[in-house]
Amino acid sequence: MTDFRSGFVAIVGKPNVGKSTLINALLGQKIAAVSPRPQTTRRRQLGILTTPSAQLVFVDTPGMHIPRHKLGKFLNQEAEEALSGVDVILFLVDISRPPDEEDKLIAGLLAQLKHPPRLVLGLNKLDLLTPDERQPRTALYQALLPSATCLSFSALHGEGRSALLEQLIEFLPQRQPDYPPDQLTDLYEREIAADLIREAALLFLRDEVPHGLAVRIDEFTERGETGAYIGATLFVERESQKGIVIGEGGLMLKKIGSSARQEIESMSGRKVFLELRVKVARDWRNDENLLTRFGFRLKKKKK
Ligand SMILES: Nc1nc2c(ncn2[C@@H]2O[C@H](COP(=O)(O)OP(=O)(O)OP(=O)(O)O)[C@@H](O)[C@H]2O)c(=O)[nH]1
Ligand SMILES: [Mg+2]
Repeated sequence: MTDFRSGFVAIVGKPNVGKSTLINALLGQKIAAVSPRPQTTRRRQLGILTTPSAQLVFVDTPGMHIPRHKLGKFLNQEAEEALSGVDVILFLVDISRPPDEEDKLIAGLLAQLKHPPRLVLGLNKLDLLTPDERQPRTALYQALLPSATCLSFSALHGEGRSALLEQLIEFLPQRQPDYPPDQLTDLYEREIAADLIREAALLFLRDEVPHGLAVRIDEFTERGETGAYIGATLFVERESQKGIVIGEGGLMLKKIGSSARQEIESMSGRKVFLELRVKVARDWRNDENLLTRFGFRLKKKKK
């Protein structure tokens, strides 16, 4: 096992570029919530992939963006902290759109790192471009970070994914694995369950609610043969949003619950009984006490 490679790969990039999709795809199992809405990921999460010759510990981060709320500030802190001490940084972008200010900002931040690890520029969503569009768009992104090794692929459909994996492994140091080979993530099942409930809500709800939504698991009990009981509360910011989440005759909440239950069951491989409630926590995204209660730890900046 002397040439076994092992190390940490931080995946950074704007919201919605496909960071969590890529990790789920490489692991071959869903451990992270994914949705068409930006800011789906709200905390750092490890995705651990062990092959016969390597262990890659992916660090999924909340998308980096310009903060508007205290929650936004937390998300950026999480992303920046994820960069310290990793072996490879995979800067993920959405190649179906031209680079914008946020991509440039992140590229600038990466170019300034004092002890840079290996840098890979990952051009994702290749499936959305015609063959003619690929080369000129690639050049625009490469110009943002010329020092990086550039690869394009489709996290969702698979094209180019194995070449990416090979390149990442090549950049890892020769080292014994940090985690047992069967461990897939560092989050507890109840934390993933909370994320999957929020993912289901993001899928079904209209624009005015999603970012004002937080999920707290109130109870998670094993019930032997019958599976697990999960009780959770969905917090919204305003009374008017509560009605939207519950829906007419409770229909919306039922839809969210049934979709989330299926995802949690397939993640955990057993039956789940899921009970959801909705409560108002006024303006929680700007309330440090409430942010802490929902599991976001805001840290003071060092510097
Ligand atoms: N067509 C296409 N869509 C993709 C691809 N990868 C991801 N997506 C879609 O992009 C959307 C966002 O994916 P996520 O994985 O949640 O993105 P993220 O970067 O983790 O987003 P945040 O957690 O908000 O920072 C989802 O609707 C995915 O299905 C791809 O290769 N091709
Ligand atoms: Mg994500």
